[in-house]
Amino acid sequence: MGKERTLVISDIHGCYDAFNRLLERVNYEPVKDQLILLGDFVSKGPDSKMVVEQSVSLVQEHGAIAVQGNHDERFVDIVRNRTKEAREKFFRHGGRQTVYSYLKGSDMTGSEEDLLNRLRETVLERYPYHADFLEQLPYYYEDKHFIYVHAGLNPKYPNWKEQPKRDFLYIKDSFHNADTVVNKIVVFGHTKTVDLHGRADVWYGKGKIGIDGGCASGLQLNALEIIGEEVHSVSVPARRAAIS
Ligand SMILES: [Mn+2]
Repeated sequence: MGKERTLVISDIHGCYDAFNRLLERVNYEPVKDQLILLGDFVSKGPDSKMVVEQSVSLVQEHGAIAVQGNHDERFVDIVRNRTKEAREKFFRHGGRQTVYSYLKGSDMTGSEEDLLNRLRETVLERYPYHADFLEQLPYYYEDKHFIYVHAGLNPKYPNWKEQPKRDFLYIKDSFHNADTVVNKIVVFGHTKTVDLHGRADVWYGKGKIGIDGGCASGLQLNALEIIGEEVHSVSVPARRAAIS
């Protein structure tokens, strides 16, 4: 890979402002740093459209790597009008914020079905490359010492690459609570670290590191900074400090 530093950020969930404060805070330089984004770009937070727009350019122009999260998959399913399950879950899991972000400035009244149709039209007409981008994302990335995934690895699979897509996108307890069966450290998001150790900071488990600081829940956005095998974390709060 050849870059001096790897920076990993997960579950941005439309938190455009925090994302950019964090990139500034870690002094991200695309030429020197390998940025890895662990998915869930959209939903819950206020600016999904801007986060996707920026992530497309980080990947396509600046060599960042991105993997897919469950919310990214659901967004694509909605835009492609693919599954009933996606429609049922969308509004219950922060989808309204995604609609607001893409339809900004237009009338937001109407049934959920209307809003979904308008979201679909807007994305297909004006941001088709957003759906294309999220749709083609891989489920994992790995380097010499680490495996990067959105949710985790199912220890039932001796060859983790053979686990079902659902595990890459959704797995929780059966990954958190058991030893991994891989010889690299698994860096993951999806589960807020506050649910793992009662704090929004990075969670260091045995053979695994959870980094979702719960930014869209008003907590914080974490970056894992890896140099060789050495790991540190840097965080910014979800909201800017009030100026008094
Ligand atoms: Mn997730």
